[in-house]
Amino acid sequence: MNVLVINGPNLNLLGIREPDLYGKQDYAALVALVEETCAQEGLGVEVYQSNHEGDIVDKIQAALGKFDGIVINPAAYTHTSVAILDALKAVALPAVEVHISDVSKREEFRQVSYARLACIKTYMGLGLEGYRQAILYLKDYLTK
Ligand code: CA2
Repeated sequence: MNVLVINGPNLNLLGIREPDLYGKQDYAALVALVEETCAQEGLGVEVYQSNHEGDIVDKIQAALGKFDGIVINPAAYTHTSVAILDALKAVALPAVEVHISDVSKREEFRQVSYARLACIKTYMGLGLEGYRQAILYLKDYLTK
């Protein structure tokens, strides 16, 4: 069983600024947590990050036939990208949305999530732990 973990724009800067919102751990720590979790659960994984909407759309399209499910934090594209929503709908792989911060308690413009419309579950406000929860949820979903 293979999982694709996608991170959107600026998440490569984790740990550099805004620790109150996104924590003190850096992007390498996020990748390590995801890889460790998947190894423990017997899952194959690829972790992908891009600052470019079209590259994320391409990656989602290319997931078909290679991955069984997707964990995605579209970052700012969460609130703007119909293209990412359409790509998730097009491949129709089970997808789980993750946000490090609790977007429900932030600005009005963060209250919209297009990606969520194609996701089976959302985790927010749990920090990097949200990725672990998302992987466990996806494994459980794929196993049943
Ligand atoms: O809480 C999340 O995970 C977000 O997806 C993070 C996005 C934000 O636009 C979403 O509304 C919620 C922003 C990621 C930017 O990450 C940074 C990390 C360190 C320093 C600056 C930005």
